[in-house]
Amino acid sequence: MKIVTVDFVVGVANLKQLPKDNLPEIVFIGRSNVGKSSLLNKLCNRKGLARISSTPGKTRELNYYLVNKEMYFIDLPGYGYAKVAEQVKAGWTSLIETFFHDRKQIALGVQIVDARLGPTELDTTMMGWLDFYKVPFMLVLTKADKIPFNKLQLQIKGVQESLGKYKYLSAVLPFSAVTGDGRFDLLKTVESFVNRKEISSSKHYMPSAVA
Ligand SMILES: Nc1nc2c(ncn2[C@@H]2O[C@H](COP(=O)(O)OP(=O)(O)OP(=O)(O)O)[C@@H](O)[C@H]2O)c(=O)[nH]1
Ligand SMILES: [Mg+2]
Repeated sequence: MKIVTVDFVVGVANLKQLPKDNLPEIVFIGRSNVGKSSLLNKLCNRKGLARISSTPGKTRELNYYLVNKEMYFIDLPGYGYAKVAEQVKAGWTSLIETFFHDRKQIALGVQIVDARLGPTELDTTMMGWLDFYKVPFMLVLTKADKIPFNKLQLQIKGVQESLGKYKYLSAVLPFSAVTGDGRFDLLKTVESFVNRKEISSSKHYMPSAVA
């Protein structure tokens, strides 16, 4: 897949603001500061697209980017930032759970974890939700530039073995927003899930005379 156009559309704080069209959505999920915005920027080859910061908790809304005028990439607010008030955390939980429950156009969840750490407890909780809401997802081990190649291979293998219980998990891929490693494979996976979504929704809308 080649990314030709990317346009920021809306920052959603309330689910009533979600786009009303039915375009397939790719949702980028992960704890605060894991590198979601950096990954999005690298994937789209646009440096200043999503805001990156050394202060965790910068992304507070669901940021919608229209890609090639045919799908959305969504930068979710990160979870697990200790300094966030309990009330804000509860608000985040209900927003995200309702989003995954209601949003039928999600084609793929991209669960992002730190390649050095593997999935944390909060990450596995998140993946449990994705499975529960039947959202197809993949796992990306980012900041792969921060560990030696052989350690990265061991980490991938370990993660693959430990995650067999998730029915909706399809692939584990390494990535680096610094070197761009993994970009091609990630785009390929995104494309295949978008195509799958389009095929299933066109089946759904097929006139009965043709079906
Ligand atoms: N070495 C390295 N650093 C990275 C990589 N990805 C992100 N970073 C750094 O990690 C920090 C956090 O990156 P962000 O992309 O802002 O993380 P985020 O997940 O969007 O954070 P929130 O919006 O706060 O949830 C920044 O200092 C980035 O420069 C990577 O692949 N390699
Ligand atoms: Mg961010």
